Amino acid sequence: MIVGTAGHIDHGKTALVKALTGVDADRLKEEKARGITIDLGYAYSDLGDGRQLGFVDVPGHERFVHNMLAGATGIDAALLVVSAAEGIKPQTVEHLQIVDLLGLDRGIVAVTKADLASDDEILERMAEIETLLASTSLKGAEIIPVSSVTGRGIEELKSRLLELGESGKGATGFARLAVDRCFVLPGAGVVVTGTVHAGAFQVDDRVLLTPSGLEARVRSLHAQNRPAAIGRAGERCALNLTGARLSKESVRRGDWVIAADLHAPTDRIDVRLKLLAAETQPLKHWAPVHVHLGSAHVMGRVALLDGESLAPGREGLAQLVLEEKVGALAGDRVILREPSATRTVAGATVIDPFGPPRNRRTPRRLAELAVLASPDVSVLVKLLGLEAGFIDLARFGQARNLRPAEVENLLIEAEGVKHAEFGFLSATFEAARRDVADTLKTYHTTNADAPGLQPERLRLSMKKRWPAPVFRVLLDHEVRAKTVMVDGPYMRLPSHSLPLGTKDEALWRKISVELTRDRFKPPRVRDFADSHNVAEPDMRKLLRRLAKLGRVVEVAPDQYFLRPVVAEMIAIAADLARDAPNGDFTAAQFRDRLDNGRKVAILILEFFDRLGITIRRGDLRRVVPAKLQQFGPASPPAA
Ligand SMILES: Nc1nc2c(ncn2[C@@H]2O[C@H](COP(=O)(O)OP(=O)(O)O)[C@@H](O)[C@H]2O)c(=O)[nH]1
Ligand SMILES: [Mg+2]
Repeated sequence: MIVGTAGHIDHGKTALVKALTGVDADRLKEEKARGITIDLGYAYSDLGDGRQLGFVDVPGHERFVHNMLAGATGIDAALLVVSAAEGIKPQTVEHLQIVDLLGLDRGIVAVTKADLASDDEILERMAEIETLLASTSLKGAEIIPVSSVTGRGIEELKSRLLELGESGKGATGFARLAVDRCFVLPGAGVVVTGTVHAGAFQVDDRVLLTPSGLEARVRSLHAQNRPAAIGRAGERCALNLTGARLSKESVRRGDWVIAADLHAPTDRIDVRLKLLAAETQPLKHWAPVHVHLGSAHVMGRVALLDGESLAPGREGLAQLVLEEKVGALAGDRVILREPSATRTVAGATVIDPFGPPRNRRTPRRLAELAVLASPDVSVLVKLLGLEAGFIDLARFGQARNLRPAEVENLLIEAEGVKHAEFGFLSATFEAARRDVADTLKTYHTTNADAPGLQPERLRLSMKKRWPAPVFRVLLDHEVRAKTVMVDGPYMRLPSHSLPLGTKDEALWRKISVELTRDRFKPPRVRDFADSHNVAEPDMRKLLRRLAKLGRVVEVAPDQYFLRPVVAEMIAIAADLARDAPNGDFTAAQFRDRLDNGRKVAILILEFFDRLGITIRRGDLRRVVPAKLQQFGPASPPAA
């Protein structure tokens, strides 16, 4: 288990860690010379029975609170240190506030330097401390007098700390470690250290660094200062990383080492924020702040979401708009300090690590945040019941460090359904299906002659307006279920009588077979007229109507191709261009791929030239990427 020290400078934190572990955690030359802790120190003690206590020793000077914060992230328990000689001092209070804001409710108070005070004085200190703790997460914590000089209370403190046990937080989920140090070890390479917040790391794991996105592999690892095969949540780990672009300079304190699934750097974080009661001024909208999250420390602004200011002691919703991207998950604690960094002003809990850049304070968004902030497992049910009607399952899982299978189980519990990457309440999805059918029905009634609606028109005509990617999933579902038919670019109900009439429909069925048979060199209008015994002008009229319906395309006069075949031929041209060294291809290459003779191949290419799909220079052609989709995807739609 990992214990983090806290308390005012000179109150004996480092001496106490040494008394408990035998290790002097002050490791910098300057720290030794000045006798103060500046950066984080680490000490471990093996208890001989397999158990181990790990300490993160933090500086108590107000100027180094940012370092204290980097060390306080992810620890199991706090060891608050108060000198019996001096009693409560400013950083005793600030560190305790931070412990409280981080939600650390496991801890012990050591009244140090007990050898310098009388028993009465010590009792008085203990009473003062008890009062101070009463309004914090450490309420009721044990208070133990100790002396690092005489050894008084040290053994008792050790056993009390062990009794607290590990917090067991973050045992599931993808791996995530908050980097507090990075250095190069000769012969090994880049080593990062930090506390594992969730999941586990193993040798050979592929990991990413957030926010940089650099890839790395775990070559070896230490957990709690010992070589290990695995490092678990709640342990301090040193990871020896290798990666093509990895260097000491490319990793910083504040980065996360994470499983690739969790990589989603963000600079807009929606939080529930509490301004400390001790503040004298309200917090104003857009106030600049230091933001501490995990071991990261970045500048940012507070965008208040409900009101223009927040009074001391009050809670409210806010979006933290950061100057740099960080890694964050729902439930992460955030500490805000004021711009000159002499004071902690507020604490916050992440509600949504992916805050929207716009419409962040609309009633709709606030309703969503209220749901996201609710702590229980019913979040998913409530979310699905909101106006939006769907959730992006991957994003939901990523924000909460849930594996896809866990998200799917929650969805099942919530009586929801999964379609592609989205989740819906089944009632919502059924309503959307009816909406599609009703919208098409209404359209067919008033536009009996028209073949149907193009997808985007259909989307915009529905009672409920779905975002395009969600609508796509809905429509695909309907097409697969054959409740919606695809007719060229048009969507129609199966019951919609076709505008051609039975005789022409029958003729079309035969023609379409012939158009398919020799699809790159199909018969022409006169051929169809002859083979079906229809007057040539009548056959020409029919094919024009079929072109209007989007079933065929007139590539050259009287020369019609099936629409999906045109898309296929465009894909072939694009394919040729991709394989060619300069992106140019010749008519002969195109003809060889289609095997349809020079004359027809050229007619097709000239058709592409006219539509700007290809550009011709002499014998060569290149494709225009933006124009490749105008006849739909290369393969026929799911229908
Ligand atoms: N008499 C006495 N002095 C102590 C005790 N613990 C620490 N000190 C002294 O107090 C000073 C500050 O201790 P240190 O551990 O560096 O405090 P920190 O700033 O909280 O880490 C040092 O000179 C220590 O020798 C103690 O239990 N008794
Ligand atoms: Mg110290």
